[in-house]
Amino acid sequence: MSEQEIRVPDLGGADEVEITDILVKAGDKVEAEDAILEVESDKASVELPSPGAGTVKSISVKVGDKVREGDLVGYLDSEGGSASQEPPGSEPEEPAAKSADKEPAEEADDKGADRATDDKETLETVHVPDLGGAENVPVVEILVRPGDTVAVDDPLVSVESDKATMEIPSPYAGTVKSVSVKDGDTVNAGDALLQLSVSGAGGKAADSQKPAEQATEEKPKPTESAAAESGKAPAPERPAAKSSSADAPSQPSQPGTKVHAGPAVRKLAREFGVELGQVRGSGPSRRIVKEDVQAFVKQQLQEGPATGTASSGGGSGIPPVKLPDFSQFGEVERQPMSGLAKATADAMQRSWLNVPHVTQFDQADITEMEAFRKSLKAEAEKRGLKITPMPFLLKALAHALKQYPQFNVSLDMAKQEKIQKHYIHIGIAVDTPAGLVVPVIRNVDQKGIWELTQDAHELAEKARNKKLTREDMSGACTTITSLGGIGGTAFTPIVNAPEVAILGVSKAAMQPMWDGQAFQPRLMLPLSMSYDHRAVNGADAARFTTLLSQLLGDMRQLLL
Ligand code: CAO
Repeated sequence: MSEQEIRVPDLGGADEVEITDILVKAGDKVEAEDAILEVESDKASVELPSPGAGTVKSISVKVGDKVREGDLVGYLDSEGGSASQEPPGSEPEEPAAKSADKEPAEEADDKGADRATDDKETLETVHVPDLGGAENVPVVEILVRPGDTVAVDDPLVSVESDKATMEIPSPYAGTVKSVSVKDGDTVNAGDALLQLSVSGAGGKAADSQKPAEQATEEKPKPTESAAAESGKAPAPERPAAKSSSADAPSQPSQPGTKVHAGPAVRKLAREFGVELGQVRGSGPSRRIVKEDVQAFVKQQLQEGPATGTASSGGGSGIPPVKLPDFSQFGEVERQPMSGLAKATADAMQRSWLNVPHVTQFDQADITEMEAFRKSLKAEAEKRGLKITPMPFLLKALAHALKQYPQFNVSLDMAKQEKIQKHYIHIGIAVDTPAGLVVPVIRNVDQKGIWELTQDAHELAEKARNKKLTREDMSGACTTITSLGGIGGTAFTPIVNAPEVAILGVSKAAMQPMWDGQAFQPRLMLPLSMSYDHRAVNGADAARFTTLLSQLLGDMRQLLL
């Protein structure tokens, strides 16, 4: 056993790099090419390989240290017979891509490839390299075809053992002549994979022709593309030090954590625009395989950008609200939502997300109106009706809509058009045991208080008995939602899009109002009108509620 220095190899043009991870510790056994350190330049994240097989004796650097090519980073008790290591002070060993400069004489001794012709153009047989002891490993993907030109270290064939997926890299630059295996074949170390036509010093690189394990740990930074853009070959990726961590349950990687995936998977993810950090890895050590990327894309197409965890909401590009496991806090029970509840939830969310809402608050002095309403109670009873503030609200709202037609529109944003309505149908939100429904009273402007009372009564009854038809609930220009019979002083109703306004009414209450000389007890009705700010501007909204308040304060104005 001899002591070997571990030095920083050629950094692919990078001057000084920062150590971002130390993957081994003193006492660890490593194979030649196992990753020792991870370093990061401004262009790429790269793992530095062990110069040989042996036991790590010491590591003399720490995370955050800056190192340059040739710097000493540790010592290895070498088992001998592994990759060559120059004596201290000499040129540091270069990573695999650079060892393409090996002399042909050296190459002839290499295992894993046979050179078989003349000096100008040689036919090289590429063999399956050492598979870390794995036998009868299935070929899962042929990555090249006859006629393809490959560079040193380009992946040729993907094989998958029960532990990892590996891409077998090309030891030469050349042209694929023939491929001797097919998908599904099983192979062993030493089996012929394909033949390459290599011209002149075609560049033997991978001295041990060791496959690149896809479980390579990398930061999810665009190392490959960054290097490609720089026009310089990055130091090649190396197999990672064997992971000591036990396989954990598959979960999407969190942003900023490392992603385990090989070059082919990263390429696929780039093609689909998939952020690998969001993909669950199903392979060993949560390694992401192609199927994981495909499943992620399928899920995105079906569900939108949900995370696959239990969620509430989402869609429209907004992140969903994640649901915890509530049973950890106490007893819970899941119940399916009714069709009405789902439809209401959808309509509310659509409107909330699409409509820029503003709510204008006001209050109307309904002291006189209330006195008038009470005076009609006996007559209402005779008619078999109950008279509430609702028909007066309907009448006043219809009148205001005529005065301000900009509230009686819908927007067609796709065509950039405003649809002006020349009818006045008003919806009333009705609270039923099954949920919220909004039947519509037609031609409100053409009806008197008794007819409106009758219509509202009938529709509310139909609503509570689940007898409303689709027609009963369609065609509203705007909606009244009254919580006046319940309580509250104000609220912010959601516009029932494609309508552009909704009038919320809260409970009227006696208030001391200043008449210029003294406080007078007046019955004040709170109004909360939400509107679509794309269709209605704030000044008009204030004018509108002011008019409403005046109309409700003095119903005689409706006659003018
Ligand atoms: N201030 C004070 N009292 C009011 C009032 C107000 N703004 N509005 C109604 N009242 C009184 C009524 O006069 C009646 O009292 P009397 O019996 O003494 O006359 C009592 O409250 C109950 O009225 P009501 O609610 O049954 O009748 P209505 O015509 O005002 O409303 C309806 C009918 C269908 C709109 C109502 O029953 C209803 O369902 N409201 C809930 C709507 C809703 O859920 N909106 C929320 C939608 S967003 O989630």
